[in-house]
Amino acid sequence: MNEQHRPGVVHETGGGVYTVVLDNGQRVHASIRGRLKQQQRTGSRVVIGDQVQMKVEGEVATIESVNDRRTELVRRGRGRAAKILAANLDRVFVVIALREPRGSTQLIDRMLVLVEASGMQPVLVLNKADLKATEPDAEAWAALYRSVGYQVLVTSAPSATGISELHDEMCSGISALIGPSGAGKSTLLNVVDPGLELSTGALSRKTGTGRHTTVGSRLITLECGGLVADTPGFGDVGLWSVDPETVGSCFPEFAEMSQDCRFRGCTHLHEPGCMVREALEEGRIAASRYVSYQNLRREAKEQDGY
Ligand SMILES: Nc1nc2c(ncn2[C@@H]2O[C@H](COP(=O)(O)OP(=O)(O)O)[C@@H](O)[C@H]2O)c(=O)[nH]1
Ligand SMILES: [Mg+2]
Ligand SMILES: [Zn+2]
Repeated sequence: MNEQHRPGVVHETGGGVYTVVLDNGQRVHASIRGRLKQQQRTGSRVVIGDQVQMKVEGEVATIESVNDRRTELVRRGRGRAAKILAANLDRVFVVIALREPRGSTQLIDRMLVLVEASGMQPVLVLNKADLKATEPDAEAWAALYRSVGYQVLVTSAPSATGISELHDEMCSGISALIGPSGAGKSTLLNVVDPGLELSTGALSRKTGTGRHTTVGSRLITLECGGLVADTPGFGDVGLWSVDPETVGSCFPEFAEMSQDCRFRGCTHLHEPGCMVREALEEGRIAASRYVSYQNLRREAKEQDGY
C-alpha cells in the first residue's frame, strides 16, 4: 500500500481522535503512535495547533511525532497538573465586557497575567461598548492599558464597532479568544464571520453540551483563512493560577523599574528601596495595577504545590 509521510496541523482533539489538516489541504482523522501515547499519560499531550508529522496509509492516518512548539497556552491549576490548552498561537485576545457581566481591572489584570505567564502578548478587547455606562469608562480603561503597552480594541457586536480591526487581526495564523463566560467571545466571532453560526448567550452557557459546544477542542477556520482556537478550558479562567515568583514579570511596566530595586528578588511588597513602590507613589504605576499585583501574588502564594 502506498505510504505517505506528510506534515500537518492538529485541528481537533477529543475522545482519542485527532483531526489533522495535511499540508495538501486534506483533512484526516488520526490516532497517535504508541510511543506518543505513552507521553500523553505523562502530561505532554498533542493539542490543537500542534504541527505534526503524519504517516498516511490509505484510510489509516497516524501522528508519528510532534514538532517543537513556538508557543504554549498553559493553564496551571490549583494543585492540578499544568494543562496545555493550545500550541503555536500567534495572538491571544482577552475579551472583557464593559457591562453584563461587568468587567473590572482586577479581572482584566488576572487574564492578562495568565497570558503573559504563557510567554505571549495579549490584546485586550473591551466589548459591549454599546451598553452605555458612566462606570467603567471604556476610554479610561483603554488609555490605562495602552499606557502599559498593550494593544486595546473597543468593540460592540450590534453596532460592529471595532469589528474590522478584530477581523484583520485574526486573518493570519492562529488566534484565541479567552475571557469569562458571557463576555461575548462567540458573538464577536459570529460578527467577524457570519458563516460560523456559533451558539451564544444563556443557552450555550447553561447546557455546555449543546450542538456546537465541544467536549474536545478545535480550531475554527475563518473564511479569510485565519484559525481560531475554541476550547472549553477558556471559560473557567478563575481556576488558573500563576507561580508567585513570576507574577511580577507578568506586569510589563514593573519590569524596567524592578531592575533598580535595592534587593535582588524584591517582591515589591515591603522592601526598602523598591523602585516599583516609588513609581506607584509618584503615579507612574496605576494604583489598580498594583492592587492586582498584590492580590494575584497573595493568591499564587496560597495555592497548593508552590
Ligand atoms: N449589547 C451587547 N451584547 C452583546 C455584545 N456581545 C455579546 N453580547 C451578548 O452577550 C451574551 C453572551 O455572549 P456570548 O457570545 O455567548 O459570550 P461568550 O460566553 O463569551 O461566548 C449574548 O446574549 C450576546 O448577545 C455586545 O457587543 N453588545
Ligand atoms: Mg461562547
Ligand atoms: Zn521592588
